[in-house]
Amino acid sequence: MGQSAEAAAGQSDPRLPPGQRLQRGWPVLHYGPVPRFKPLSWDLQVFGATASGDKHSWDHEGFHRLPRTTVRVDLHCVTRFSMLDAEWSGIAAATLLDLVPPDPGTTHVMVWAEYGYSANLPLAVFADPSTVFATHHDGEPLTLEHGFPVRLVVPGRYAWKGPKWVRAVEYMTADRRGFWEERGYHNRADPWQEQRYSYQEEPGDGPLS
Ligand SMILES: Nc1nc2c(c(=O)[nH]1)N[C@H]1C(S)=C(S)[C@@H](COP(=O)(O)O)O[C@H]1N2
Ligand SMILES: [Mo]
Repeated sequence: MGQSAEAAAGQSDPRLPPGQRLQRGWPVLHYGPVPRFKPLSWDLQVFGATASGDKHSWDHEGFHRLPRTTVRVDLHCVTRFSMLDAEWSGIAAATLLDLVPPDPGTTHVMVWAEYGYSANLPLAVFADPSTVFATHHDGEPLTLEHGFPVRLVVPGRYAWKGPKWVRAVEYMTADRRGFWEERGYHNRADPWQEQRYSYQEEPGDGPLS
């Protein structure tokens, strides 16, 4: 198939949100450098509005012993490339919610990564059974560039909502903007509604301040 035929086929794929095109291969895209992995000091924390009031953390081994799941979730980058049918395996966000229950007042979460990268999500999106802290992609461990040891994969949101190199989850009792949401990107980020930029936000889409 020629390149334009491919593009045309891609555009008609019902799994492609508006304004997206299929990507061959898997590009590496992020802000800043790739962090080094330090197994001895690595942990993944849950803090903020936990039901117990305490924070919880797992070391690398402990996190990898948690029950696992496999999902198929498409990746849609706001720069317009999409990767369809990727298989991710890891630990469901719902499993973290079971193990470290949030306070009943929790409405949103902030997922934190190395170097202070962050992305906010409504609790309901985080709790979706397909939202996964992925350690593997198509059966292979993630490479460092793609987020080793753990990245978040979120169904139905642009890919910036899925931090690579995750280190913490903060339970929040109000919405707050993450890294890109503070820098002009849409707070909800639903690719099917092409919610790319914050100027498109309507009342109720984002935090007031
Ligand atoms: N920590 C971190 N995670 C990140 C980003 C980033 O800059 N830092 N960029 C996001 C964006 S915009 C995209 S499109 C995907 C890209 O993932 P990939 O490099 O595995 O294709 O990572 C997301 N996760
Ligand atoms: Mo992106």
